[in-house]
Amino acid sequence: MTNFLSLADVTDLDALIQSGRDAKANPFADQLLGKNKTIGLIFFNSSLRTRLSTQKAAQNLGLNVMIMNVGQDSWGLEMEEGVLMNGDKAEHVREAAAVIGRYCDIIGIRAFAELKDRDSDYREQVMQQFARYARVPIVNLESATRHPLQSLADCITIEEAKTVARPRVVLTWLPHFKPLPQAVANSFSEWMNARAASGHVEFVITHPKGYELAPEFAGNARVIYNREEAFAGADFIYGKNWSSYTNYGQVLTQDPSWAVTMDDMVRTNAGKFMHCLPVRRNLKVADAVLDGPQSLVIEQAANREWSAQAVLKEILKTY
Ligand code: AN0
Ligand code: CP
Repeated sequence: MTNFLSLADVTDLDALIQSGRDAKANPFADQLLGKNKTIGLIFFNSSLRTRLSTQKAAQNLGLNVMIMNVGQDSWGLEMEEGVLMNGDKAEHVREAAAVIGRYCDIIGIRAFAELKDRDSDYREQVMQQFARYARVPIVNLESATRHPLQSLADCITIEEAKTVARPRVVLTWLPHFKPLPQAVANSFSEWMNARAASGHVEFVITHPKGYELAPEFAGNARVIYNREEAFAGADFIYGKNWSSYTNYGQVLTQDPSWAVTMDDMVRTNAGKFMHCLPVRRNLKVADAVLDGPQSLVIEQAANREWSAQAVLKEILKTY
């Protein structure tokens, strides 16, 4: 593996999931693999889990870690080519990525969707520009359209917690007053469609009309608009808010009946609840769901360390 930008960079998903589970069982088995190498973690947006879990995973592999918040710690970065740089961005990604690439053997980047211009977000300009100019492997720490380290942790969590061979996994939209990116839902859908194609899960998406994901991410997933029907018999309920893709970046409804409560969970097959976090309690999910035995959210976040470790190990072995 050279870059980890999306599922397309994974050649053997089963093996990658197993590698994460092996790292969890034996975190220091490869502690010399990254010796005398450095990873740079570059954040254009806030983070708790991604920042700490990727740092921890890197340290477990013996890597040195440097972290930078763009715009706060560094200069603002211009991404467009051929522009007159007379605005508030003091440095171009051409130099910035090339320079960071000289200090680092791997670069992780977080850059959320701006949710203003769909084409611009879905072009993945920040990831593409870093991949183009850094000349070292790039790891996606959540880009405009994807969050693959999260999806890998989600796959690990489902494998650990499943009680049937082919669980029914339901991605449900949750209400929120703020427009959030589609990245987590897109990625989860992309990875679950792959798991469904290999017979590992049955995958269903439920959301209000107008929240359809981009066709390349929804793929062949079954969309059931009736939430009660979607939840029936679910083994995993995966909650996430996202803003509209079709009415790009808009909040079309805040209907509180889409928040997950214990009444919803009892309609499932003793289903487990998953959310990537951060989550706003009682706006998106009831306290009782997050605090009950059906919640996997803490284990899911813990598994971010092992998903990052599996990916970094794969890159270090290749590179
Ligand atoms: C981000 C999102 O929805 O993409 C990060 C999730 C991991 N969430 C928020 O901005 C609240
Ligand atoms: N789930 C996740 O990526 O969390 P952070 O935004 O805190 O990194």
